[in-house]
Amino acid sequence: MTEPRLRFHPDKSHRITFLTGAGISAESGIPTFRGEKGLWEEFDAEELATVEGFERNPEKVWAWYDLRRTQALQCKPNPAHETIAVLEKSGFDTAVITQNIDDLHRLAGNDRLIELHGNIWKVKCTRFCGVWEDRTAPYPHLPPVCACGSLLRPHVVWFGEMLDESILASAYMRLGETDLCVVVGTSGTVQPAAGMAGIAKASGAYVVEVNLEPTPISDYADESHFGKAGEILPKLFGEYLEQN
Ligand code: BJW
Repeated sequence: MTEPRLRFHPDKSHRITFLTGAGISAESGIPTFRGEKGLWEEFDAEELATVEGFERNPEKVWAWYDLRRTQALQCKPNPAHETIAVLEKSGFDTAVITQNIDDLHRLAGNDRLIELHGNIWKVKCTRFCGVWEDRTAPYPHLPPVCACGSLLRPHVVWFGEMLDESILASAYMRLGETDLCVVVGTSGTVQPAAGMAGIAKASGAYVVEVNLEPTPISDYADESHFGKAGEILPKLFGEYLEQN
């Protein structure tokens, strides 16, 4: 089998944008949503990832997020996250637009990060007192309650909810000016994220996909590399990384 190689040769004048999904964290031990052993095989998205499900049974939704917070505490960035972080540290103009809430890009060291679907460590008041970070897991009593007396909820985006407007605006601005768009580990099924590689392509970016298998993005990607992100990304970008 031939080694994966990039046909686009980035230099430091290029803007590189990584669009990442659950597959980039699979090798860190975080389950994906779809496919074999995906979360939606075992858990009901209607019950656990919608406002209506939360309103019906906040204890159940919180128990699921608490379990995932506890699991996430054990997980570390893998070579795919690390490659992207070292590229940023090496002086490349990179940005990461992620659908993941697991915080692993930040832990790897990426500063230029756009989190489309929120962050598992952030909670917000259901009456909009505010959003804050909370790295404790699990909560002693579920569901946790805000100082104002209302329920707290995870600061994540559920089905049927709008994404934060300013976050979306930053993502679209970056996509419109990017030269190289690398799409890693997303099934490309959930909007609006699923359309973002297409927006970059329409704005002139060269699109590279890394996934275990073909997705709708493969139809228009300039190159697709099929295999594990933790193995492929270090090979694609290894020659550009400066060792500190
Ligand atoms: C590897 C690998 C390895 C594995 N290496 N690769 C009809 C009714 C109602 C709504 C809609 C509708 N039609 C469309 C909508 C809108 C909806 C949507 O898109 N639904 C589709 C499913 C049809 N979108 C929304 O509701 C969004 N809001 C919105 O659009 O607002 C406007 C609107 C409102 C109402 C109606 C219409 C419009 C919000 C979406 C929020 C998504 N939230 C979740 C949960 C976040 C919180 C949490 O984590 O708990 O986000 S769902 C879940 O899916 C999560 C993910 O971020 C997201 C995407 O998943 P991702 O990352 O692609 O993962 P997978 O598992 O799908 O794929 C993994 C991939 O990795 C696979 O391809 C593997 O092959 C690969 N892989 N291991 C490389 N080692």
